[in-house]
Amino acid sequence: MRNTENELLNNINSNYIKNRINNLGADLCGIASVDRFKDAPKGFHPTDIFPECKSIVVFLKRTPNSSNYAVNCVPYTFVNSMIMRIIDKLTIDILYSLEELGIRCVPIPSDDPYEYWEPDRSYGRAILSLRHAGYLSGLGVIGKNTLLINNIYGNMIQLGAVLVDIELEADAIATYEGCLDSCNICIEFCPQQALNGETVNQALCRPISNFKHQKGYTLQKCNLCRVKCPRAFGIKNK
Ligand code: B12
Ligand code: SF4
Ligand code: SF4
Repeated sequence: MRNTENELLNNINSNYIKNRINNLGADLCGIASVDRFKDAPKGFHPTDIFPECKSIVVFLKRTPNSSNYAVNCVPYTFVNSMIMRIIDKLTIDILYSLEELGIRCVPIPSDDPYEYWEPDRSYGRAILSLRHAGYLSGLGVIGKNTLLINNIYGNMIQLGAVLVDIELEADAIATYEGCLDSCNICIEFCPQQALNGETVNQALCRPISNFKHQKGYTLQKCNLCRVKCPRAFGIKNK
């Protein structure tokens, strides 16, 4: 390795990386050490994707709330598909930025594609669960609707991550209260009864959360478990 690369690597710490990522456009960034993923299902651990992975850098962008005023599903579908592309673009920008520092990194797509698919129960699983990665990097807590709730931005967030081959100081895991024990709004409002407080029955949820239009595109006709949540827009701003 060249001297300049060595010098750069010696000066790199979590704050330096997070500042770079925030300057590229992330609203928040958190870091998890790889040992925190010990309970990940076999085949879905960060080292199953990148054996040299030492830290997981997770970032998010707030999803604009404006589409929620619409009673038609098209504005929400539009916002969601654009924010997905924005996070994926940010992921690529982060790769360029970290590569410049001599860091080896592997991107996680914010949604598609993934390989694992059980057709009989329409169950898909991403190569890495970003909700769990978000929790393990201190960016929020997982609610009964299965979504990550951040204290500032609520569940209206789009997550991204890159796996890196350097050890970085991990952020503290969030300790704020996500769901109130007595709240079951998401479970009660789900028109498909797809939620049980632990996971989502994908076969029930998919036909409306990813409705296949005759014309070939996908419409997000349901988001009730997300928007009806009293924590949808943050824990302070109920
Ligand atoms: C497949 C998928 C779906 C599926 C399944 C959703 C789900 N909750 O898992 C369907 C089509 C239903 C869906 C719908 C929606 N989705 Co979606 N989806 C994904 C995607 C691409 C993969 C998620 C996945 O693999 N699930 C399967 C596994 C992980 O879940 P599980 O079976 O419950 O997991 C169990 C075990 O396997 C284990 N486990 C799995 N991994 C790990 C890891 C560790 C460390 C541990 C300890 C345990 C563990 O824990 C679980 C409990 O036993 C992610 C992007 C990503 N890469 O994560 C976005 C993602 C979860 N979706 C997102 C969104 C926004 C939505 C919708 C709101 C869209 C809409 N229609 O408005 C709805 C919400 C419905 C809901 N309540 O979940 C966001 C969530 C943001 C947030 N605030 O959390 C994500 C993270 C996309 C993103 N980049 O931001 N989605
Ligand atoms: S997106 Fe709709 S169908 Fe899917 S779990 Fe949430 S409320 Fe239920
Ligand atoms: S609606 Fe209530 S139970 Fe469901 S995730 Fe939000 S706070 Fe938790």
